[in-house]
Amino acid sequence: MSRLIIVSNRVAPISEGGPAAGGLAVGVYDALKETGGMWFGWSGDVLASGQPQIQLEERGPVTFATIGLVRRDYDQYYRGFSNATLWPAFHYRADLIQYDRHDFEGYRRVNAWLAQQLVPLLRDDDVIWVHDYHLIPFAQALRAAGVKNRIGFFLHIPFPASQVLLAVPPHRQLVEALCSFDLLGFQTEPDLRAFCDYVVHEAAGECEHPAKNGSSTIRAFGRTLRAAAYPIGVYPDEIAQLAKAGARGKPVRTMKATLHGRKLIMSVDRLDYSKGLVERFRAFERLLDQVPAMRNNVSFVQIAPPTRADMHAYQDIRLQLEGESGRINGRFAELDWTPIRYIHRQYERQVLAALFRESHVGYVTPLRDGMNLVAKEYVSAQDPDDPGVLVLSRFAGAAQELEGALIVNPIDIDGMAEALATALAMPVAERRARYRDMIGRLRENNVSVWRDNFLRDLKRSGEARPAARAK
Ligand code: ADQ
Repeated sequence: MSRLIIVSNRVAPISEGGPAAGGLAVGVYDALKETGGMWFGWSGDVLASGQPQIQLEERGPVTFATIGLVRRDYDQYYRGFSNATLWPAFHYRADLIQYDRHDFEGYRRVNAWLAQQLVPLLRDDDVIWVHDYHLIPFAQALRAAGVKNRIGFFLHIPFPASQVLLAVPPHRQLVEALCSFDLLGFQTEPDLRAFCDYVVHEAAGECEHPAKNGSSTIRAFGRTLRAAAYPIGVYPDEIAQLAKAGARGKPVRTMKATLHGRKLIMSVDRLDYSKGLVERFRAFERLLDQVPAMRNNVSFVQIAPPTRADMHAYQDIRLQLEGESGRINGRFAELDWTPIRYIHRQYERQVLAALFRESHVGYVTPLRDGMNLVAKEYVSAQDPDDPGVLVLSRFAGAAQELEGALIVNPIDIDGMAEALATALAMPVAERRARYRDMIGRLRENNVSVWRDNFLRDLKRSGEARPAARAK
């Protein structure tokens, strides 16, 4: 069996029981334990001086290979091109794109340097799986170093429409770099279609879709590769167990006591402008405005730990949200009721799952999101006899699968307020039917299925290449 090499910007911290974070980390770590292999990436350290050294840590059949970044590389590769250029562009926020060509050079330089660090650790039959937008040039860099292994790439965030991607000055280099992989994975069919649209209309390439299921064949920049949608999933039964156990724990019991029987709306996100938090707060305000019976009868808990706090766009969204929550609470709060509880911290997975289970509405309304695992975790955590209702943005990748949710457009504040009212009043029979539909989908397409489908196609992609070229 070939070894699996996972390359991602950050390597998930692993404790004795496995990764602390959910979804991706758990799914990938399981595969690594099965086949043996390595997880390679940035350690998260930023070095003030000196030359970063690779650290190897063995845990059974899995090696963790991590390396620090010097300050300039962190600023150009991570803060600069990855998070100030690509992140807003790929989330359709052309207004927030910042571009500096030195940062793009730094992005390419760091990708090449990371690839050079990995090369001596590789064996001929290793299968390499690269993750996310920080590492778009990684295959190109490995190929330049003579690596012939199969290399796949999975994009966790949306792939933007061509007209938005064109706003990123080196758009062509980026797509050319993507074509150095053997297999490209996207979260949804619309993301795959957006990529193909660029290939065909901007790069004079070809995109051939299969008659039935299966991956598309892409021909562009002198290469032939495969691409398909692989929606990432969760382990729903494990989350349900966590939720049940967590509901008995002190933090959740204490929180429940403070509700005094009021209904609960729950949201959990990283504090990011792509998550639609301002619009979400305003729609909750509209609900209180238009349905007076809701006042003092419903509480909204928003958990949003700050991320990328050293970037202006993130400082701005934080200030804006603090203003909005203060304004709305000032307007509606009573001596014994605070409408919005806005909390800036991380919680254990078990506590989050239990809060999801205790709530009546899961309120997940990003302006754009590759998938959004919180939506899937919310559904997984529900009590099948008395499930809550998911209110979900049509712009989350998860909306492609979770048709049992109340699907909303996060720009439409009135529409979201109406959806909240509908969710809070929904009869149990309808809630159960919607839950059954969604949980069935989540079980069928859990995170193992995501990973196994991608790796199966990556292993096949090498075989497909010569035939595709001969055409
Ligand atoms: P994210 O943008 O981080 O991921 P998401 O998919 O929702 O978004 O995943 C967040 C994860 O972090 C979830 O598992 C959630 O439970 C956890 N989390 C969030 N807030 C937390 C808190 N306060 N405490 C503890 N845990 C918290 C990117 C893409 C998504 C894509 C994923 C996976 O942006 O679109 O779904 O990768 O591919």
